[in-house]
Order: sequence, then C-alpha cells, then structure tokens
Amino acid sequence: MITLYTFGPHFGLPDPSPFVVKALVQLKMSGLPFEINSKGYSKAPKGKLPYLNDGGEIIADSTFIRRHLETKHGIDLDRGLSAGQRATGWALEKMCEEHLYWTIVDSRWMMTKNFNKGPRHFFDAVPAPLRPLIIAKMNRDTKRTLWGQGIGRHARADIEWLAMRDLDAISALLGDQPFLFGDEPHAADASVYGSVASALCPLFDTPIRAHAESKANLAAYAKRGTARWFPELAASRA
Ligand SMILES: N[C@@H](CCC(=O)N[C@@H](CS)C(=O)NCC(=O)O)C(=O)O
Repeated sequence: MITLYTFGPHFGLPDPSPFVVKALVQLKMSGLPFEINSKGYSKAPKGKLPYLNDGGEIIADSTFIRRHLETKHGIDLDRGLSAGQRATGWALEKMCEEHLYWTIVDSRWMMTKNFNKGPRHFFDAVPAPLRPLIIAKMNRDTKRTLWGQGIGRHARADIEWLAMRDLDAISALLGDQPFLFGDEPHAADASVYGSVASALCPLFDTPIRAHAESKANLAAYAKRGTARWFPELAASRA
C-alpha cells in the first residue's frame, strides 16, 4: 500500500502546500490505491512534505514521486502528449513551483493580516507560553528563506507583478481548454492546478488572488480540478 504524507486540509484547500496537492492529484491520476497520513512531518526525510512510503520505499519530493510512478509503476502521466507538449508542461510546472510559489508564500507569511488568518494557526497546538517564540522563529526563518531565494528582496508590488505575469502565462496557454493540453489532464495539471487553487484561496486577500479571479478561465480551471479530484471539497463549497 502507498501512504502519502501530507499536512491535511487547511484554508479551504485540499492541503496548504501546492506540492502536496500536486502529489495527491498525481496519485489520483495514477489510479493506484493510496492512503493519506497527516502525521508524518517530523519524520520527513528532507524536512518537507510531501513524501510517500510505497511498501517500505520512501520517496520525498513531489517530482520524485512522479518519477517513482513512472519507474516503479510504469505510469506515464503525459501519455499521448508530443515532446513539445511535455516540454511546455515541464516548464509551466517549474514556473509554478520555483517562482509563483514563492510569491504565494510571501503573501501568506509576510502580510500580517493573511498570516494571522492562515499560517499562524499551524501553531495552535503549541503550548501557549512557547507559541509566540515559535511563531517569531518561523517568521524569521521564512523571511530569511524568501531573501535567500531572492523574491524577498523585491517590493511587495513588484512581487505581485511577477505573480500576475505567471498567472497571465497560465491563462494564455490554457485558453478555453478544460485542461492544459485538452480535454484530459496530464502531469503538469497536477502542479498548475495546485498553484492556481492556492492563488485563488478565498481566505487570503491579495492582489494576486484578485488577478487570478479576473481570469475567468483560471477560476473555471480551479473549480474543474476541485470537482474532479476533491469532490468532497467542491460539495462543501456549494
Ligand atoms: N520540491 C518540493 C517542495 C516541497 C515543499 O516546499 N514543501 C513545503 C510546504 S509547501 C514544506 O514542507 N515546508 C516545511 C518546511 O520547510 O519546514 C516538492 O516538490 O515536494
């Protein structure tokens, strides 16, 4: 049996991490049976989620999870795509994960009103006397990470502009298709859906979200993905 380690649903999303959402969607697309465990963070081999356990074999990182599906289970999530489409999918996926993602981290962690509504609650179970210390440390660590990545060196309006360019690119490539490469989803949809759903998360007030909402095809894409992969969430929103 495959076990996927996740954070669990938060913020009205299947998971607060777009990488976990991507792994959940990849597994759902694979058709393999799997279970979810939201208590594995402390044992994460790379200190991050997602990772999975497939009969004792541990695979950390959403992209290596995809590779594992390909190599161990012979599942090609890009079946039917041309080499050019596969390349476009890879480029879009990495734009979401290595660029758009950081703008979303910035908006959730560095904007006080969003932090208080969202990530602050990750620490609700920490004993009260320790909580402010842990929260301050996590904030410092996240700020340092954003600085190191580079995005944290920009003015917020510039960060938001970068995010909007990403969303424009996704919207333009998606056009009026149900999924990125036509009627059926492929590998990149797992990642792009996770990122677009994160950008649209109704809990957080950001110009990034407003921009995503202004693109009718992105809003419809996220809704379509939620209905297909997380129907329980779609029902709770209806
Ligand atoms: N490249 C990794 C990225 C995973 C990642 O960044 N996960 C974040 C959540 S979005 C995490 O677990 N952060 C916890 C930490 O850094 O302590 C993947 O594709 O799985």
